[in-house]
Amino acid sequence: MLARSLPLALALLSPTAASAQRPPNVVIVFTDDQGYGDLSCFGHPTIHTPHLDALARAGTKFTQFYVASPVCSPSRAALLTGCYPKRVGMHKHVIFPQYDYGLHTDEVTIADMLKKRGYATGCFGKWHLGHRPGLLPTDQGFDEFHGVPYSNDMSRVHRKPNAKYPYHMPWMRNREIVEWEPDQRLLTKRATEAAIRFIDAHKDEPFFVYVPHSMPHIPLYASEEFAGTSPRGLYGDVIEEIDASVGDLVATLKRHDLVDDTLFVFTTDNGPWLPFKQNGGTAGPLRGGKGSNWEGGQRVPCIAAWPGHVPADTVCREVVTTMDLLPTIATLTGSELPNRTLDGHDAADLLLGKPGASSPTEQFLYYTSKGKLAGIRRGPWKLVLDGDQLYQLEVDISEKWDRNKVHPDLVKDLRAAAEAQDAEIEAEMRPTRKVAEVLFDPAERRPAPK
Ligand SMILES: [Ca+2]
Repeated sequence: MLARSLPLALALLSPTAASAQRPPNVVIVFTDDQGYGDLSCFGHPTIHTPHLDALARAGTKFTQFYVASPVCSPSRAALLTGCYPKRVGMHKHVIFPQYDYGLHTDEVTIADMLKKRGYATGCFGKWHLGHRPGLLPTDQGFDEFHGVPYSNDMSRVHRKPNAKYPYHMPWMRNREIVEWEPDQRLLTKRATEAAIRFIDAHKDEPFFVYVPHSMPHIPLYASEEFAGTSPRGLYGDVIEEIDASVGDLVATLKRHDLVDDTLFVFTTDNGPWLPFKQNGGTAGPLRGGKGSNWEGGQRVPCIAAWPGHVPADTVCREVVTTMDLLPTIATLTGSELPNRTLDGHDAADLLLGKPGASSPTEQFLYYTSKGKLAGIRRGPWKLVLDGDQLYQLEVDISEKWDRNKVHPDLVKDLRAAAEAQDAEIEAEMRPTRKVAEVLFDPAERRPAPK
């Protein structure tokens, strides 16, 4: 499936001309647990996100953009591989410090794909796809990694002293531990600065910069410059610092005259963590949040800009998912698609604003945080398998009115379609990679003995 030749324009060029024509840089900023409603351009009344709003004016805002899981690790696996988490075995919730597995290195990530196309590739922020030797970003196509291997709450510092959670979080540079328990007020700033240094160093070649920020995952921290500044409280401070980070990345591209040569994508890995009340975000009009399969758990804000290519100041209301990014980027960069079954689809026509372009996703499956099939969306309809609840999302964005009794045949049909596709994925499920050796001991706060 998805076999496709290089885009015509690139394919027609001679090898010399093709290499002379530089493909676009790709920047993906992927925040952690940010809600659908947590940007001013997505309707938040008090959080001020001028840089993201400017990005939306320079490009396209997606209002029906989905992640493939309501929690971190599976969602990240889907973004980077273009597959449902279950297809790559990463569907069973998030990776904890004591876990011995991660995304299999046989999988082809966006970084692998672009590296093969001659890109410099860097990951700056939170990884969370495995942290044993052979499972880190530098094993998955990234030339450079600066950041943390898992979530910022997987740390004894942020738990009660007697808590049964004896782990610590390191800040890493590639495979090396730079320090234990980095000052979390500086996580957003450090990831941004590392990304900027990388762009400065690689401005003369195509680059892929992936910035999966740790924030606004609980516990929230903002640097001194932002702490206490937003009327929305600490959560607002954190989002506004992320917004400034996007501004700094765009300014760096401008400084090198690369804005028009860069596809810039902003989105988040899952919905807001609602039980934390004012320290969690908001999904706006959507029901539910992180960990749930209501729209608030999996429909997230997304903005894409590439001046001169992605139409400016537009809104795309079609269904697009993080799994579509890999095949879409393959088209836009003239990269070879991985020789594996993918679940994402090429959404380049939508992204480029081609007249009449529509969602390439016929149906979208929802999985619980633990990887169990939970629902399906097809066109305007969503079936929640638990209780066979049927919602017409286009007219009922908040999933309030169950239409199950009005359309019993549709309920049956959607259930059968969801179960059939899930069975196909399960039959072809690929393994994760287990690694016995450790790089560091998160309980003892030290590298593994040499
Ligand atoms: Ca998350």
